[in-house]
Amino acid sequence: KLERELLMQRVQMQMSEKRFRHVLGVEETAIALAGKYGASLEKASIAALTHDYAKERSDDEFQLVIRRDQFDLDLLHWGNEIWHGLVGANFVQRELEIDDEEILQAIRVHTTGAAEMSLLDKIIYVADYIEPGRKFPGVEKAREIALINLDDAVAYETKHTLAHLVEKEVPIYPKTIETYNKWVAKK
Ligand code: DGI
Ligand code: FE
Ligand code: FE
Ligand code: FE
Repeated sequence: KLERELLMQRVQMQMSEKRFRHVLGVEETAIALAGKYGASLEKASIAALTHDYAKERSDDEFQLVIRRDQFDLDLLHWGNEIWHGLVGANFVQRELEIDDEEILQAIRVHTTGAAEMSLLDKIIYVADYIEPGRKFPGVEKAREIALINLDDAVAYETKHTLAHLVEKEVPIYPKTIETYNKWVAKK
Protein backbone atom coordinates (compact mmCIF):
# COMPACT_ATOMS: atom_id res chain seq x y z
CA LYS A 1 0.00 0.00 0.00
CA LEU A 2 1.33 3.40 -0.99
CA GLU A 3 1.93 5.95 1.74
CA ARG A 4 0.13 9.26 1.41
CA GLU A 5 3.11 11.25 0.07
CA LEU A 6 3.87 8.68 -2.62
CA LEU A 7 0.17 8.36 -3.48
CA MET A 8 -0.04 12.16 -3.86
CA GLN A 9 2.91 12.12 -6.27
CA ARG A 10 1.38 9.33 -8.33
CA VAL A 11 -1.92 11.22 -8.55
CA GLN A 12 -0.26 14.56 -9.34
CA MET A 13 1.57 12.99 -12.32
CA GLN A 14 -1.79 12.07 -13.88
CA MET A 15 -3.38 15.52 -14.05
CA SER A 16 -3.15 19.26 -14.54
CA GLU A 17 -2.12 21.51 -11.64
CA LYS A 18 -5.65 22.86 -11.47
CA ARG A 19 -7.21 19.42 -11.16
CA PHE A 20 -4.62 18.40 -8.57
CA ARG A 21 -5.53 21.45 -6.48
CA HIS A 22 -9.18 20.29 -6.72
CA VAL A 23 -8.15 16.83 -5.52
CA LEU A 24 -6.33 18.30 -2.51
CA GLY A 25 -9.43 20.39 -1.75
CA VAL A 26 -11.61 17.29 -1.88
CA GLU A 27 -9.17 15.52 0.47
CA GLU A 28 -9.25 18.35 3.03
CA THR A 29 -13.05 18.45 2.90
CA ALA A 30 -13.47 14.66 2.97
CA ILE A 31 -11.23 14.34 6.05
CA ALA A 32 -13.24 17.06 7.82
CA LEU A 33 -16.52 15.32 6.97
CA ALA A 34 -15.10 11.94 8.01
CA GLY A 35 -14.14 13.44 11.38
CA LYS A 36 -17.56 14.97 11.82
CA TYR A 37 -19.60 11.93 10.76
CA GLY A 38 -17.36 9.16 12.11
CA ALA A 39 -15.81 7.60 9.01
CA SER A 40 -12.22 6.43 8.62
CA LEU A 41 -9.98 9.49 8.04
CA GLU A 42 -7.47 7.35 6.18
CA LYS A 43 -10.05 5.93 3.78
CA ALA A 44 -11.51 9.39 3.23
CA SER A 45 -8.04 10.68 2.39
CA ILE A 46 -7.20 7.85 -0.03
CA ALA A 47 -10.61 7.90 -1.77
CA ALA A 48 -10.44 11.68 -2.17
CA LEU A 49 -6.88 11.65 -3.52
CA THR A 50 -7.78 9.00 -6.11
CA HIS A 51 -11.38 9.92 -7.05
CA ASP A 52 -10.39 11.75 -10.27
CA TYR A 53 -7.22 9.70 -10.91
CA ALA A 54 -8.38 8.59 -14.38
CA LYS A 55 -10.09 11.81 -15.47
CA GLU A 56 -7.42 12.76 -18.01
CA ARG A 57 -7.14 9.33 -19.65
CA SER A 58 -8.13 9.11 -23.32
CA ASP A 59 -11.51 7.88 -24.50
CA ASP A 60 -9.63 5.10 -26.36
CA GLU A 61 -8.16 3.79 -23.13
CA PHE A 62 -11.53 3.81 -21.36
CA GLN A 63 -13.20 2.02 -24.30
CA LEU A 64 -10.47 -0.63 -24.26
CA VAL A 65 -10.89 -1.27 -20.53
CA ILE A 66 -14.71 -1.33 -20.79
CA ARG A 67 -14.41 -4.13 -23.38
CA ARG A 68 -11.48 -5.93 -21.76
CA ASP A 69 -12.76 -5.99 -18.19
CA GLN A 70 -16.35 -6.93 -19.04
CA PHE A 71 -18.08 -3.73 -18.08
CA ASP A 72 -21.67 -3.29 -19.32
CA LEU A 73 -21.14 -2.42 -23.00
CA ASP A 74 -23.90 0.19 -22.75
CA LEU A 75 -21.18 2.31 -21.11
CA LEU A 76 -19.66 2.76 -24.57
CA HIS A 77 -22.56 5.12 -25.32
CA TRP A 78 -21.39 7.44 -22.54
CA GLY A 79 -18.25 9.51 -22.08
CA ASN A 80 -15.49 10.68 -19.76
CA GLU A 81 -17.90 12.29 -17.28
CA ILE A 82 -19.45 8.89 -16.53
CA TRP A 83 -16.34 6.74 -17.14
CA HIS A 84 -13.71 8.50 -15.02
CA GLY A 85 -15.19 7.31 -11.72
CA LEU A 86 -17.04 4.13 -12.59
CA VAL A 87 -14.30 2.72 -14.83
CA GLY A 88 -11.58 4.88 -13.28
CA ALA A 89 -11.75 2.82 -10.07
CA ASN A 90 -10.40 -0.05 -12.16
CA PHE A 91 -7.29 2.00 -13.06
CA VAL A 92 -6.85 2.94 -9.39
CA GLN A 93 -7.01 -0.70 -8.36
CA ARG A 94 -4.57 -1.96 -10.98
CA GLU A 95 -2.08 0.92 -11.04
CA LEU A 96 -2.11 2.11 -7.43
CA GLU A 97 -2.81 -1.34 -5.97
CA ILE A 98 -5.70 -0.12 -3.87
CA ASP A 99 -7.92 -3.12 -3.17
CA ASP A 100 -10.14 -1.68 -0.47
CA GLU A 101 -13.69 -2.18 -1.80
CA GLU A 102 -15.09 0.72 0.25
CA ILE A 103 -12.60 3.11 -1.34
CA LEU A 104 -13.10 1.71 -4.85
CA GLN A 105 -16.89 1.97 -4.51
CA ALA A 106 -16.65 5.59 -3.34
CA ILE A 107 -14.61 6.34 -6.48
CA ARG A 108 -17.13 4.50 -8.68
CA VAL A 109 -20.16 6.46 -7.48
CA HIS A 110 -18.56 9.85 -6.89
CA THR A 111 -20.07 11.48 -10.01
CA THR A 112 -23.61 10.07 -10.15
CA GLY A 113 -24.23 8.98 -6.59
CA ALA A 114 -26.34 5.85 -6.14
CA ALA A 115 -29.56 4.72 -4.48
CA GLU A 116 -27.47 2.83 -1.92
CA MET A 117 -24.55 4.85 -0.60
CA SER A 118 -22.19 4.08 2.28
CA LEU A 119 -21.02 6.82 4.63
CA LEU A 120 -17.74 7.02 2.69
CA ASP A 121 -19.62 7.21 -0.65
CA LYS A 122 -21.62 10.18 0.64
CA ILE A 123 -18.54 11.91 2.02
CA ILE A 124 -16.67 11.75 -1.29
CA TYR A 125 -19.76 12.66 -3.34
CA VAL A 126 -20.38 15.75 -1.18
CA ALA A 127 -16.71 16.73 -0.71
CA ASP A 128 -16.26 16.73 -4.50
CA TYR A 129 -19.10 19.24 -4.72
CA ILE A 130 -18.20 21.63 -1.88
CA GLU A 131 -14.37 21.60 -1.72
CA PRO A 132 -12.93 25.12 -1.19
CA GLY A 133 -12.02 25.58 -4.88
CA ARG A 134 -15.62 25.14 -6.09
CA LYS A 135 -17.32 28.39 -7.02
CA PHE A 136 -20.89 28.28 -8.29
CA PRO A 137 -24.23 29.67 -7.15
CA GLY A 138 -25.46 27.51 -4.29
CA VAL A 139 -22.12 26.13 -3.14
CA GLU A 140 -22.23 28.14 0.11
CA LYS A 141 -25.66 26.67 0.88
CA ALA A 142 -24.34 23.17 0.12
CA ARG A 143 -21.43 23.77 2.53
CA GLU A 144 -23.82 24.89 5.27
CA ILE A 145 -26.05 21.86 4.83
CA ALA A 146 -23.05 19.50 4.85
CA LEU A 147 -22.18 20.73 8.36
CA ILE A 148 -25.66 19.88 9.59
CA ASN A 149 -26.85 16.70 7.84
CA LEU A 150 -24.91 14.63 5.29
CA ASP A 151 -28.00 13.03 3.73
CA ASP A 152 -29.52 16.48 3.21
CA ALA A 153 -26.27 17.52 1.51
CA VAL A 154 -26.47 14.49 -0.81
CA ALA A 155 -30.06 15.48 -1.67
CA TYR A 156 -29.19 19.15 -2.27
CA GLU A 157 -26.27 18.25 -4.54
CA THR A 158 -28.28 15.66 -6.46
CA LYS A 159 -31.19 18.00 -7.09
CA HIS A 160 -29.01 20.90 -8.23
CA THR A 161 -26.69 18.77 -10.37
CA LEU A 162 -29.68 17.18 -12.13
CA ALA A 163 -31.30 20.60 -12.69
CA HIS A 164 -28.00 21.86 -14.13
CA LEU A 165 -27.74 18.87 -16.49
CA VAL A 166 -31.33 19.34 -17.64
CA GLU A 167 -30.65 23.05 -18.22
CA LYS A 168 -27.71 22.05 -20.46
CA GLU A 169 -29.89 19.44 -22.22
CA VAL A 170 -27.25 16.71 -21.83
CA PRO A 171 -28.18 13.01 -21.48
CA ILE A 172 -28.90 11.90 -17.91
CA TYR A 173 -27.18 8.69 -16.87
CA PRO A 174 -29.79 6.30 -15.35
CA LYS A 175 -27.84 6.06 -12.05
CA THR A 176 -28.23 9.82 -11.66
CA ILE A 177 -32.02 9.36 -11.85
CA GLU A 178 -31.87 6.50 -9.35
CA THR A 179 -29.96 8.78 -6.98
CA TYR A 180 -32.56 11.51 -7.44
CA ASN A 181 -35.46 9.10 -6.83
CA LYS A 182 -33.88 7.77 -3.64
CA TRP A 183 -32.48 10.95 -2.06
CA VAL A 184 -34.62 13.81 -3.41
CA ALA A 185 -38.07 12.73 -4.65
CA LYS A 186 -40.90 12.85 -2.11
CA LYS A 187 -42.70 9.55 -1.68
O1 DGI B 1 -14.78 15.17 -11.90
P1 DGI B 1 -15.29 16.43 -11.28
O2 DGI B 1 -15.35 17.57 -12.26
O3 DGI B 1 -14.59 16.82 -10.03
O4 DGI B 1 -16.83 16.21 -10.86
P2 DGI B 1 -17.82 14.98 -11.10
O5 DGI B 1 -17.07 13.71 -11.26
O6 DGI B 1 -18.82 15.04 -10.00
O7 DGI B 1 -18.62 15.34 -12.43
C1 DGI B 1 -18.01 15.31 -13.67
C2 DGI B 1 -18.98 15.77 -14.72
O8 DGI B 1 -20.01 14.80 -14.89
C3 DGI B 1 -19.69 17.08 -14.41
O9 DGI B 1 -19.46 17.95 -15.51
C4 DGI B 1 -21.16 16.74 -14.36
C5 DGI B 1 -21.22 15.47 -15.16
N1 DGI B 1 -22.34 14.57 -14.87
C6 DGI B 1 -22.79 14.13 -13.66
N2 DGI B 1 -23.87 13.33 -13.81
C7 DGI B 1 -24.11 13.25 -15.14
C8 DGI B 1 -23.13 14.02 -15.81
N3 DGI B 1 -23.10 14.18 -17.16
C9 DGI B 1 -24.06 13.57 -17.87
N4 DGI B 1 -24.09 13.72 -19.20
N5 DGI B 1 -25.04 12.79 -17.29
C10 DGI B 1 -25.11 12.60 -15.94
O10 DGI B 1 -26.00 11.91 -15.44
FE1 FE C 1 -14.95 13.37 -10.87
FE1 FE D 1 -19.26 15.51 -8.05
FE1 FE E 1 -13.64 15.66 -8.54
